[in-house]
Amino acid sequence: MKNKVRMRTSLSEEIESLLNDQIKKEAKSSFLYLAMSAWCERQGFVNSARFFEIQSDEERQHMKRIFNHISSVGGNAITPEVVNIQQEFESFRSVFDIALDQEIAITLSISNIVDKCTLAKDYTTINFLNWFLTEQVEEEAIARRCLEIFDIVDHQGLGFLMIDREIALVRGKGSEQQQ
Ligand code: OFO
Repeated sequence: MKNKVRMRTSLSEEIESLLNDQIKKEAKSSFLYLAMSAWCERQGFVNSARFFEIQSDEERQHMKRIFNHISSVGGNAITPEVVNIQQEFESFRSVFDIALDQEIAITLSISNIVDKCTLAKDYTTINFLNWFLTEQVEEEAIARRCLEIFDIVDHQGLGFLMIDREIALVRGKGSEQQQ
């Protein structure tokens, strides 16, 4: 039975397990960004709320991408259990600080899997993960740009509104930096 027994596959159990851990991390990112979106909405930062909602959807897509890959190479993809998502944040800026830390942690996590794949000579999985490494360069750049906006704009009443307006433009600029 395909859903009970691991199929005969070139995917080692070690790499399968790392990929399943990554599914969980992407799911956690997705829920964290959704919580950030809700927090920003509550504070009246509607552009940032939308920014994190889109980010949350993207992380869910990443989770599914890995999930589908494991299944398509004959492994067992595991639906993750995600708990302890931070719901409250100290300040507007701290939300973006945490987002950048999250992106850096994800980059390091994927790099670690690539390291393990290199040792295992699993070039198929490396090829699959290259898309994620490219994606992380863009996502870190976007998160860093958001923090730069906080550094540039005065952090008070109207300043916060300007920051929120600028956040709406960052995604386009992050993509331009990649071209
Ligand atoms: Fe999954 O892309 Fe960033 O974290």
